[in-house]
Amino acid sequence: MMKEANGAPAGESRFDVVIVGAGFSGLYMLHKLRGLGFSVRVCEAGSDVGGTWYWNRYPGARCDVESMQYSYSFDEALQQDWRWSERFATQPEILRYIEHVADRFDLRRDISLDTRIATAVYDEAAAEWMLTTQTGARIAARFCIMATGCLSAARLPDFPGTAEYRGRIYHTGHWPHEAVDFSGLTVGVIGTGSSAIQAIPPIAAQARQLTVFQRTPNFSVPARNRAMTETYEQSWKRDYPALRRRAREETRSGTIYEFSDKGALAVDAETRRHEYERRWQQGGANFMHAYNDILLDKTANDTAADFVRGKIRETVADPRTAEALLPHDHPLGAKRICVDTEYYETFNRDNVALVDVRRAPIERLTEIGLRVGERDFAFDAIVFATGFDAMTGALDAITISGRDGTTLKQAWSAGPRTYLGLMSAGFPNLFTVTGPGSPSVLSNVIVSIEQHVDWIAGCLVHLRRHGLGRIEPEQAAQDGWVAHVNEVAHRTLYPQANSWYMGANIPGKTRVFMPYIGGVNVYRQICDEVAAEGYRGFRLAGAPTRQIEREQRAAG
Ligand code: N01
Repeated sequence: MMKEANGAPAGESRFDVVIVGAGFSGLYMLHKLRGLGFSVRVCEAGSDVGGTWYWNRYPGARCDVESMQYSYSFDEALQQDWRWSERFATQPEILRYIEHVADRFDLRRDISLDTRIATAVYDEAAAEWMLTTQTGARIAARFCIMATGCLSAARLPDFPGTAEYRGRIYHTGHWPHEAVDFSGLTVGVIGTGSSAIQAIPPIAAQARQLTVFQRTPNFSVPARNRAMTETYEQSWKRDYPALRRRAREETRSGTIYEFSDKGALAVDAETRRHEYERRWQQGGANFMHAYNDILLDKTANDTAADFVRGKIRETVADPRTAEALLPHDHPLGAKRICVDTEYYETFNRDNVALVDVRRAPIERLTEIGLRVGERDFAFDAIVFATGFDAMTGALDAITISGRDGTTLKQAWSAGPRTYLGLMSAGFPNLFTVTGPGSPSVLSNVIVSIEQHVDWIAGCLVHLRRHGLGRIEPEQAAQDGWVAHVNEVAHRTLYPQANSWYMGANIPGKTRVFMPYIGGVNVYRQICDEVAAEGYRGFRLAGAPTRQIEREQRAAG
């Protein structure tokens, strides 16, 4: 294959499989397929591996799933060797881990960095995908695997005046590589989602003045992060294979929490308060598992939501600020629960102010800052913590044309339509890792990534073994899955929130609950059964003559 100086492909090259993205998904997919003898190329837009952990370098960024669980399980030596330093790892530490994996398994030689894919077109006659990079290089492959991530298309609201603003603009999802120093500066942060809630305390500790613009208050629980202890680390490492299996096969979230088999209303108010307090003191998203109906029953949910609102009132000294921070418009957890370190406490600092932009929205950027209602705010820097075009944004950014020339964006205009979140009718041989319609963002995503990678690899081996060159979901199977995904979502409280799970944060995006809420355990079983039954619901076909001839020529 021809290569440009930076390792990006030039001219035209051909592989069995092309993978788009070198985050957790793309790296493991490459490792797995290469081990099975497939020729593979990974194209990555960033200048290094890491995906979401490469881009999201904002201050305070860390994972809200415990380090001992937010890591690969596919290699026993890797999981025994790697030492996490904290209960919840920081972004730099997770990135070091990903880089270590890339080096340890010698993955870099098959990855083209700085290579953004612009188009992917399916050639029906050749039964292959032709991908074109932004610089015009072409990569052909029989299979195309989108490992583009669920939260990778950062979203900057389209405020007028952005070009006029003379200060510095940052987006949490596209943070600069060099350290950003806010010392002595006046800073505005837009948004109060997970990214903002993590970034606000460290920015407040540095800036002269910080103003937070909040449209919707969010629920957040304390992380109670701490240094990893040898005892805790060993409690996992001693029994890693069994614990990982349990997370994969016996939990809905792919994470081992302290699950309850009781409903919140099955116990009296004092018992409940005690249990919420115990979990609040322990820290982390374990709080959500205090009772098994918190995300199913609004009355049960209210008991937990009232507890958190009580904590906010207790923590925030100024009653008006406390009141403004109380979430009332969605059930607890129906938007992803945030996990913080001193978020509410930060509003007790003299240099921090909260501005509610629900009734008087941010109108525009000006030369000096922001205009909100009648007021002008001056800032040296504005941080957009405004989230992502989740689940479909990164795919929409590539023009993906299927069998009859229809683009994926067109096919998904009324919401994403997939079979098992893995493939879409009309787009043969195109896979999505943790695509919409799979548990993905509702789970410990590493568990979901490993499951998808293993399933896709098993599928490609099956096709190869049977001399088949093409796989595509049947329309009826896909319709059935989409209906099922929707139906199970509506048995829960999730659709009651205007969340990014619903596409509600993107103006004009169809509101559909995108991830599969049935649980990673149930979902895994369904995927395994589908494969065991000869890929039920998929149409499998032989490779076209043109491709077989070409492969025979290549084989000499
Ligand atoms: O994005 P978000 P995020 N005017 O969409 C506000 C994962 N994650 O990057 O709610 C004013 O949640 C918007 O307001 P509203 C995690 O899954 C994980 O924070 O639309 N405000 C909201 O407050 C998470 O859920 C980790 O009313 C505007 C904020 O911007 C997901 O990524 C860390 C606005 C966006 O919040 C996304 O989180 C970080 C406007 N015009 C992220 N437009 C961990 O693992 C938007 N907003 C810990």
